[in-house]
Amino acid sequence: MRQYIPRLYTFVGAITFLNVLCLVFLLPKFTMKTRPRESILNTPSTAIEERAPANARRKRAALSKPCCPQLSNYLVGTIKVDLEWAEKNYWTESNFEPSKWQAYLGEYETIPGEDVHLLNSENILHTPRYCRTSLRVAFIIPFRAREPHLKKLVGHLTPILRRQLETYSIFVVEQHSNRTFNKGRLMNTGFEFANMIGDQLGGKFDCFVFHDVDLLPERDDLLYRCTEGSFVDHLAPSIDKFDYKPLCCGMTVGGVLAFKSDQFRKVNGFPNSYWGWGGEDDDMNIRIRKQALKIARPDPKIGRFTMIKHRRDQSNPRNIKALQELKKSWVISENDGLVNLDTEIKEFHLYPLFTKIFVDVKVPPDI
Ligand code: UDH
Ligand code: MN
Repeated sequence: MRQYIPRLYTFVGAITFLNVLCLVFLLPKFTMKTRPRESILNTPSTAIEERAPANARRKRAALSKPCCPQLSNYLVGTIKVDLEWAEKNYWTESNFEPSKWQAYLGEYETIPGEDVHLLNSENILHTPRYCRTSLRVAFIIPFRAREPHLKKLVGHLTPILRRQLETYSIFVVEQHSNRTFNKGRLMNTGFEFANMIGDQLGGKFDCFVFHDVDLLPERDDLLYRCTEGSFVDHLAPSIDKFDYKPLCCGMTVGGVLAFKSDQFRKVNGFPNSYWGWGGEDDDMNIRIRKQALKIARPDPKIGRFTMIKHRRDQSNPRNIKALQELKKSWVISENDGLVNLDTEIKEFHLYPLFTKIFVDVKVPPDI
């Protein structure tokens, strides 16, 4: 009998080991299986239920792709800025039939502002086709009545972002009213929205690029990414309009500016109190310095942009109070920005290459 005891111990040991294995591997599977069901049951929208299998399929497909290289092999450096080509390319990339080019207003899908849950990564998030990236970039474009510029920008940018192997969404934040333009409020609303929708699209955005609609990059090796650490990226130091003189003529952080989420929150976003043209980017410059963040800029030979020629827009008169506001900024910036933003999202319009968000920026004070 004694000679069997060690064998018995081995046998019991093996059984216990197998049990532990089962607990470790099978239990999470059971809990994982029940979790999505619970969350589906708790959500009011049937639409979520319908798209759940598709989402899961896409996620699985995405995970099976290899990681993209840190730096894409497809970059060519200088690229011609050809506005006519860019606009044509916009239509081609959007897959609109040439015969429908003029009637495109009917092509988009409209979703009411309260139906945020209907937005999903399929129509909003753009990903490289054959590899996956760990970083996600949200473009935020303040906008009103610049359709021709928007088509050119998106037509020019789309192939560049594809070559850069970016995972990105373009949010065009349009002021809903004809009243005085308020760029700060549009930028802040775009940020809050993109930050909130990230998870619903499969993962939070890591980098938020605030981009004027009329600036077209002249090189594809100017990467639309956020520098790590306490840097904010000012990506457009040299613009043709100013003969490419870096930071010419009083320019501070205007044009194209990129933040990580916590940084944008730290500076309390853009000021809400600037109505009309000018000042909000100088105010942002003060905010960045006040929070001891540093500004990174690309080599001016790389950070080159062409600005589409235009006049000052209607309902965007020079902000004559800007200087007055700027003097107060150092003291009051903590109270004016994301913390007291009271705008309202009215509607989403889905386009193949970008998402438009219509925003009520509320009524300007007596100006
Ligand atoms: N924007 C719009 N619609 C407007 C106003 C502004 O979309 O009605 C957005 C757009 O993204 C634009 C950005 O806000 O790129 C900045 O506005 P802007 O282009 O008017 O600013 P910029 O400094 O204009 O380029 C200077 C005034 C032009 C005077 C030209 C005289 N030669
Ligand atoms: Mn401009």
